[in-house]
Amino acid sequence: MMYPKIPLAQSILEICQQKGVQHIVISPGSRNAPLTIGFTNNPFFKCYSIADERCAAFFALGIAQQIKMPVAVVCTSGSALLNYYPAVAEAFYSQIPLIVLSADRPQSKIDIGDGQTIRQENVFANHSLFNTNLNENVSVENDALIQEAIAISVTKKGPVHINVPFEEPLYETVSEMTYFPIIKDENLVSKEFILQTEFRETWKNSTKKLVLVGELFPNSIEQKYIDSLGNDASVVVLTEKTSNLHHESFIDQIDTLITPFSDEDFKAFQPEILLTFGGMVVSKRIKSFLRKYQPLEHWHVDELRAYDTYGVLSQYFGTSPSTFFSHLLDENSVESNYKSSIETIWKSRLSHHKLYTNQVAFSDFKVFDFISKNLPKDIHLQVSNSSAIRYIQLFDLDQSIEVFCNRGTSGIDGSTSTAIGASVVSVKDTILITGDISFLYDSNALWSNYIPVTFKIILLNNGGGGIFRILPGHKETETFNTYFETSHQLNASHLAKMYNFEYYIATDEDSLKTSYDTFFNQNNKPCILEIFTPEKSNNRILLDFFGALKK
Ligand SMILES: Cc1ncc(C[n+]2csc(CCOP(=O)(O)OP(=O)(O)O)c2C)c(N)n1
Repeated sequence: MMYPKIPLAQSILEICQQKGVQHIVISPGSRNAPLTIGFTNNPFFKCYSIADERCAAFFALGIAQQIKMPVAVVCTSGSALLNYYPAVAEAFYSQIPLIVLSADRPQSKIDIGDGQTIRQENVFANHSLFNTNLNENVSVENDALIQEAIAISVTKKGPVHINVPFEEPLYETVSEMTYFPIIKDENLVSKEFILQTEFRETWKNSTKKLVLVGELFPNSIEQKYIDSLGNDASVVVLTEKTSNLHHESFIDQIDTLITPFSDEDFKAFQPEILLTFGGMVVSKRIKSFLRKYQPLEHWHVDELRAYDTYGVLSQYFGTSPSTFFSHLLDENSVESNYKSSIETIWKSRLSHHKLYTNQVAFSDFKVFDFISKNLPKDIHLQVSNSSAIRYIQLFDLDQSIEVFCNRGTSGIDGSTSTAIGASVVSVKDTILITGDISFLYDSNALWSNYIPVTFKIILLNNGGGGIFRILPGHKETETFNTYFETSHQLNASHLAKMYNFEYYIATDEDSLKTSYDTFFNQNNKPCILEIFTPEKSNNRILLDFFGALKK
């Protein structure tokens, strides 16, 4: 085998291998040559070459999101590293393990007028769980720092940064390792979780319990606990599509339920206990409801952290939801009409939803209705920010479809790259649903040799950032079109051609039906279905929908 001659590079490679960091996303450069040579010459590692570092890091994030193991990104010195930042922040807030390995010049060469050299040390300090700036010379301390970084990214689930100084010559190799790092076994002792009786009693006796679930990986919660919550008359469970949690009594269209609520309805719905688990919550409306009509208690369950999202966090339980439920739930539940009163409202909402949807004109709303009814089963769905993920929430999706979205920072800068990364390791076919600005923003994602032939993009082109028409503050002025909506006449046809994607178009209901079938029947090449919707009527159709729910 061939190894880089520099012992520090050997140390990093050996530790990554021993700790099972297998997927390595490399961007081109010279300073990182010792690592690139080492990773690519060892068959243990699965290496990917992605030129644009922003895309590379989101691609890595997509892989890590799915395998729930750290993925390493490797880049050269200089501004290359800074392009990782959006994905580092997303990984930080979405709790995704990511290891940044940045090659650097030795400290003595920084700020002396050398080329491609910036202050790399701790550049991600605000959004990483651990930063280390290794010493050029190998040492037990260096070995320990590399291992600590990897361990933290696994146990605390997030990004870490290892800055690695290399001095030239950078390309020399050896056929035997000359340095063997000292690798320590990790001693992961999981803490025993104890739930005090008072919480069990409070839970049991409370007649109005609201469970709100944010982003979750599919199959995170044992079915018996899902059933127990779903069958309890005193519990209402609100989920989001990104919760990937299903029960016939859970309501997964939060905005459809609560948008028409009057002050009186909100008061009736105001819970005694709010129990939350999972990651970020998409619905703005549920957040403002819970901030205004605060529960008496807010309990959050998560192994690692708790945000006080509603200003009333009273208890943080540092364990997994299933462990928590195993201590909390028992068979007897208190009498209550909390769930049944919401169920009555929910039934009415669903019938109004159907009436409105059946008669609505071609628009983003209509397209999402069509897509949600016609997506294949058992797929892996990635959705971009921002109105795409909001629209998807308004419709029923088959429960076999798993849904992911970069909600850590809600950025539009890496949805396509993340989806492609996820598609590389997902056993299911991956489909990305995206808006036009997000798609155009991250179009370098398509510059990749790893896109599976089954990968498909549904691109809703409404001529700009449609979300800004929905948000309050929209006025039909030139300023709005130019600076908020960033209105444009672009389409994806040339990008599709350049990147060897099949390309289909839809402009109305009929062409959507025809193109949609062809799009899904074609599995020899990745493809894009670009659906053009009327820029100016989308927002009114959405607002009318919420209005129609009240009637
Ligand atoms: C990196 C980044 N820049 C800016 C924003 C603010 N932003 C949120 S949504 C959006 C427009 C999205 O437009 P598009 O992808 O066309 O989706 P649509 O809202 O039309 O569905 C922008 C600019 C952001 N979220 N992330």
